[in-house]
Amino acid sequence: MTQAASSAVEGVVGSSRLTSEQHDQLVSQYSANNYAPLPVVIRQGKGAWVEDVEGQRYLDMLSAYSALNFGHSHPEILEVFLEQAKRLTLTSRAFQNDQFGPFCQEITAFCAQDMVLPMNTGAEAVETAIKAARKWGYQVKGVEADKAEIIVVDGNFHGRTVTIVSFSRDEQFKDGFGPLTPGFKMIPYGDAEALAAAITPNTVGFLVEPIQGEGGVVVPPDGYLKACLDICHENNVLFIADEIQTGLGRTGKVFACDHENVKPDVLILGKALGGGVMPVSAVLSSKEVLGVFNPGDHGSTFGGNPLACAVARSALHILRRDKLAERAHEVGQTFMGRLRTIGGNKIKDIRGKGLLIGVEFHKSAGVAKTYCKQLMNEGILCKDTVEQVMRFAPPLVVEQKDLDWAFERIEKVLL
Ligand code: PXG
Repeated sequence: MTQAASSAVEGVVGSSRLTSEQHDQLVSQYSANNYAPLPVVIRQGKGAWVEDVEGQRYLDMLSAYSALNFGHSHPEILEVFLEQAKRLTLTSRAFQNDQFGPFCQEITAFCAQDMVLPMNTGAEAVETAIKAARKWGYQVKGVEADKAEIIVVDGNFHGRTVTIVSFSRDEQFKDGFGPLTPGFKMIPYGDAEALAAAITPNTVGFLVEPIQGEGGVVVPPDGYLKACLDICHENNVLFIADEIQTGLGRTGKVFACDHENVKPDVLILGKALGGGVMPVSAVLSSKEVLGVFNPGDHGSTFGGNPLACAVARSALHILRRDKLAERAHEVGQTFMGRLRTIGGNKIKDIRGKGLLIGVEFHKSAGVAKTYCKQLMNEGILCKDTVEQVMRFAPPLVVEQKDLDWAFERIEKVLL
């Protein structure tokens, strides 16, 4: 590299000389105000730990909402990423690339599904699943044109596109963004009988998170997923699992549906599939369902790009080889058990599976965000979901000694 080029690189990724306050000022002035982050400006990360621009270290107990299941800068994923980046990053799907075929083969085998359709973000994959279910409904099930219905559940979170917010219960998600997309029917979460009652001859799919993440780490009753799968199959309705947040080891199984031995008809993945370095999402299903797409029906410039495929292949390989789901189960069980020993009168409920853990506070204890700020001051980063619920979801590679360290601080703040 020439000296000019290397100093240009240094100018972008070199050590920042701005303070947290200065960064905050830039963001306030130039960024749309669509987030309310905790006041910490992170400049580097390794494993489960990050460091801010002042050099203060924190344990990351959010993991970018489960996108960082492998931790920050996983050495092998990073090596694959850098090596592939040097060879080829993007072709578009106008041409084939030498990562795409192997990616399709490996991810379909991993998920025990026939076919995959790759996208980038979670919301795009959810949109893809909705399109697939509708077209399957018209072409295979024989639903009358434009009459397809998809059943969703109360408290869902599937992303932020206009169609997806159209079936959210949260009024803020919809307010000001109409006209909204029709064709969705909402039922309570955790109630399989409500599903049976809601199905009509026009129902093509049932879209559900096996554990609701943004809804407040809500675990449905045992047997719910299996009962819903059976109801779907009795009625020729697709069971569509959004495992964007719960999938790839987070809940102590490779997929949260595995807790009930449920194989969804349509599986949606995102977040951790990108190994913490790329946005990579995917929809997996049978030939009967994904076979409805013809050239031109659907696509994405970046979907299936060679860099994303290489990273995802490496992420899946590491998840299996290092038994990260089993690890999440073991470490998560111990950690949740310890959280349950915290006395005092602030905590109303502790729930979750594996390393997806929600702590719900009594109304009298105030909102969860207050405690997130206090934990930040103790060197622990986490975030509230709904007002009264805080989530602990560290990378699956987190060390036991780090969780022990965190527990001492959490107990102090939450007692
Ligand atoms: N499904 C589930 C279950 C999710 O948790 C999405 C879909 C959408 O994924 P994308 O990649 O489009 O964000 C999610 C995302 C946020 C935010 O910043 C998103 C999520 C969790 C917390 C915050 O909008 N989950």
